[in-house]
Parts: sequence; structure tokens; C-alpha cells
Amino acid sequence: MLTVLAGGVGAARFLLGALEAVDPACTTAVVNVGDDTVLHGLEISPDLDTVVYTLAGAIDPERGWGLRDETWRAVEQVRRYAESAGVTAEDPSGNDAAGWFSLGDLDLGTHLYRTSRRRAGVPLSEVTREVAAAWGLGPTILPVTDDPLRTVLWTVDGRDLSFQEYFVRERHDVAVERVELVGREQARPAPGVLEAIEQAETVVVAPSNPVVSIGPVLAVPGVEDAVRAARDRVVAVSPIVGGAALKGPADRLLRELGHESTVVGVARWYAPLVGTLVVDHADAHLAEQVEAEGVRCVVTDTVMGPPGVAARLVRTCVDAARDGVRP
Ligand code: FO1
Repeated sequence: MLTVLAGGVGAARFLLGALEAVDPACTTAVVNVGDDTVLHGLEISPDLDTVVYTLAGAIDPERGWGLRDETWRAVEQVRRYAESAGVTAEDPSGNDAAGWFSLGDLDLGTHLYRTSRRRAGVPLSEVTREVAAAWGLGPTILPVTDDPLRTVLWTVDGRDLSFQEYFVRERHDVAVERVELVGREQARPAPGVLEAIEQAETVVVAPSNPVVSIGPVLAVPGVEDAVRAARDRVVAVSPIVGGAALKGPADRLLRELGHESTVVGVARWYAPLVGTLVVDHADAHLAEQVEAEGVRCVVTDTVMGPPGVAARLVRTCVDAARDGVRP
């Protein structure tokens, strides 16, 4: 059994490789919900949707989020009203109506369904199961928690931003002083999450942002302890290649929070939880420094552009977890 702790795009690509490399029925994704937000009154779960759409082969390949062949008529109508009324996100009352968050027309269907079911009292994990089943997915897709858990980023000029305000509205072009996970004390692992970690022969920390994607997953009480207990079987794939993040602000955030944005920094960040760190050939020269952090280092192709790379990466992780288990 393979369990993957997942954020958004990088994790989704890794999971797509898992469809090829291992039995989908024995694969579970434990997905970040810290990016989730409510906009226009709709409950939006970007990392869950990115994982579901990618595994369904329905993701937009350029953006890495949202659906392919999407139309944007509803959000264009929203923007038309906002422009006509001079409503902008400058005024908190205009934050949603300004339409800075692009919601595709088909994607809206997912948010309408999830919001209706959640308003009826159905837990997020059950709604996610229903959505994944409708897309015919084999793997189990679990939110890390059914409870409210939100990533809030405090900027150096004292503003608190939701993850989407930081990532999309501000284009993550603001310096971050502190990241807070609101709700972490009360959050409980969703049904099946701890079992998926405890029972897996291989637990992979996907190449997602260690701070704002994997951080919230590990922050749910009980999850970090379960991963720590499984350390010999836990393999992380570095989201940093050659000192930079392949996508998104992982390198900047690591630096702004006082960590090294290199594979050695990632090894130090994960060392208590992870027995092996898989790094790209670009960082082969740092393998010894990674191992000096007490983490085994495996060097391979981790840039999952060409097809087949992701599947080979999954197999590498499964092998590393098997080899890592002390005889
Ligand atoms: N990212 C953007 O950069 N701009 C957007 O307008 C945007 C809209 C959006 C809508 C639904 C969804 O599931 C994801 C969306 N994303 C958008 C990506 C999202 O911000 C990121 O996928 C994650 O939150 C980070 O992994």
C-alpha cells in the first residue's frame, strides 16, 4: 500500500505516476486543505480538486489547476458587474466580487456540489469520496481533516492573507514573516488518514511546498506522530531542484522563514520524519550533505515532465522505503 502526503500540482503529477507504477486500489492520497477558501459563498478545495482532476485526466495541462477546455463566462459576468460598479479587492466588501480568483464554468459545478453537500452537514471527506467516484478514480483521496484548517500568511507589512489571497491575488509577491495554521489545535485526522499512514509499506511526502502544503498535513494532531513512527518507510521527494522550486514559492518561503532553499535545507526540515530524501541529479553533489542530516539520499530524475518519469520516481520511492526498513 502506498500513501502519499499531497499538496497541489507536484503531488498530483506524482500520483499520476503512481497510477502506472502501483495498484490504484492500494494507493491513498492524504491531501492538504490549508489552501481551502470560501469565495462567493462557495467552498473551494484547490489541492483536492487538482489531485482529482489530474488523476481523472481532466486537469488543464498548462495551468496545472482547473479543468481542460474550460470556459469562463460566469466569472467574466462577475467581473463585468464589479468593473461597472468600481468594486475592487481594495475594499474588503469587494474582495470576492472583484473576481481575482478565476473560477471556470465546469469547475464551478464542483464548488456548487461541494458547498451544497457541506451545507447539508456532509463531511468534506465524504463529499470528496463522492466527487472522486464520479470521476471514476481508483485511488482513495482523503482531505487530511474534515475540520476547519486554514493557512494564514502574515506579511512583513503586517497584513494577514488567506493562502489564495497570498498566492493568487498578491501573486505570492509579498514577503512573508509568519505562517499560521488556524484551527490546527482542534483539527482531527479525517477517517482513514492515520490508518493509511500506519498500514502503508511506503509513505511518500510528495514534492509539494514543505511550508504551506505539507506543513498543514503534518500539523493535524496525530498525523506527524504517525509519520514519525513510520520514518523508516517514509520517503520524501524534494520540491527543490537546483536551489529553486519547480513551481510556486517553496524556495522563497523556506528562505523567508529562515531555512535553506536547497535539498540540504529540505533534508533538515524533514529529518525527524523522513528516512529517505529523493533528490534530482542536479543536486547529486549535495547527497553527502543530505546524508549528514541523518537522511538517506537517493539521486534520480525528479522533474516529472516527460511521461514515465513520474512512474519511475514512484518505483524509486517504493524501493527506497523497502530498503530503508531495518532488517
Ligand atoms: N491559481 C492562480 O494562479 N490563479 C487563479 O485564478 C486560480 C484559480 C483557481 C481555481 C480553482 C482551483 O482549484 C485552483 C485555482 N488556482 C488558481 C490554483 C490554486 O491557487 C493553487 O492550486 C493551490 O491553492 C496551490 O497549490
